[in-house]
Amino acid sequence: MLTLQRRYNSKAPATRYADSAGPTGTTTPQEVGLKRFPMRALITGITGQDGLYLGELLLSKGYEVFGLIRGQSNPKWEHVMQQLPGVTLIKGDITDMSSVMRALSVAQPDEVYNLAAISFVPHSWENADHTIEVTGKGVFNVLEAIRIWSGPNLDKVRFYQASSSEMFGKVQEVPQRESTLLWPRSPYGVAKVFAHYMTVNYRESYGMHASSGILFNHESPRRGPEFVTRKITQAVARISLGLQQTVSLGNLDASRDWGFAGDYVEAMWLMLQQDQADDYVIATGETHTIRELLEVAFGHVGISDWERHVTQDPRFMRPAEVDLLVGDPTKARETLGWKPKVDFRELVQMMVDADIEDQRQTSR
Ligand code: F7E
Repeated sequence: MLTLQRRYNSKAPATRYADSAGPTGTTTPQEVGLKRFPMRALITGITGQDGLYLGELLLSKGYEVFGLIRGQSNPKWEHVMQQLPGVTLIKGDITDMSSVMRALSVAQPDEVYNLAAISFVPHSWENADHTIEVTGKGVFNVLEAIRIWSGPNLDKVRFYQASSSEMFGKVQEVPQRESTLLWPRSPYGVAKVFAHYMTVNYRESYGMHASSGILFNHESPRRGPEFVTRKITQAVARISLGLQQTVSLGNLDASRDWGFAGDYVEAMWLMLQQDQADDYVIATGETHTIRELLEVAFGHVGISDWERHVTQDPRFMRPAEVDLLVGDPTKARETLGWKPKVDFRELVQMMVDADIEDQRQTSR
């Protein structure tokens, strides 16, 4: 019987071998007469921060990378092609199962990373139905499309679901780990819980290699300016250049476990290289308030009295808040060998520096 075997070397192009010899340890494809392919990955949500970092990572590992991209004349198309030369974009939408099936036929992926979602939490109160459709049911569409497309060989495709620390919501335990009871506090969180359990269900019901990364907040210079980290670092850059005076924020006492998105996509990839699919908390294990974030960001440009530049606006408060998020990444460290490389201070400073450079270029 034909068995599929995976071998990886993070420096060499990733390869997948089809052979009839069973586990072959260190034997090469030539030795056992194997057919060798570059690995192929399909990423949904490729236009977002994580999609771009993951695309870069997989291309650097020799993958053939395909991205699912929504809409007619999507303005992000050009941006993705510039950032990820060599990627193949396929039009489609996870809310449309037939387009996902078509994407699978075109990409013929070994791995599917589902990063597509409505990801801005406040938006999910204003557009709950749409959030449920995309962030929740969209994941079912991808799982079911993979199941149908794979036929009897469910080992053909490995699946990654981008689960979120927002699922912990009103936290039932500190720090939060894989076994912590989920108690979401927003339509976004509820939709992510549905998607998370659907992923677990496909693993348990069909034996699909489906893993879920419960990622805590992860940021970078590529983060959208609506999220609090980037909103602050962009404002700090502009204030330091004399382009604006103040920034308006919501709850300054909220606490988050913030890591660097570039580190977190490495964890996604590692999950799909394990023999067994599973769920993993991906976090730094440290939590910081928005006030601390302000202190580090303003401090980096030499402003110590940041309160002068910050106002509070009820428009940025949420109907229900997630107060204290801090993850326990022990399982990811012990099983995947993953740990974050960029700490909180380095992350904030990297983002402020990138925003200063960006503001200088746009104001030229
Ligand atoms: O808010 C507080 C706000 O919008 C962080 C997404 O990637 O991570 C992200 O969700 C905190 C909240 O991210 C403002 O109340 C104060 O407590 O940056 P955020 P998020 O909601 O934590 C999780 C893991 C995801 O899965 C999501 O997709 O900051 N906050 N003042 C503010 N937040 C914003 N956006 N704007 C403010 O003015």
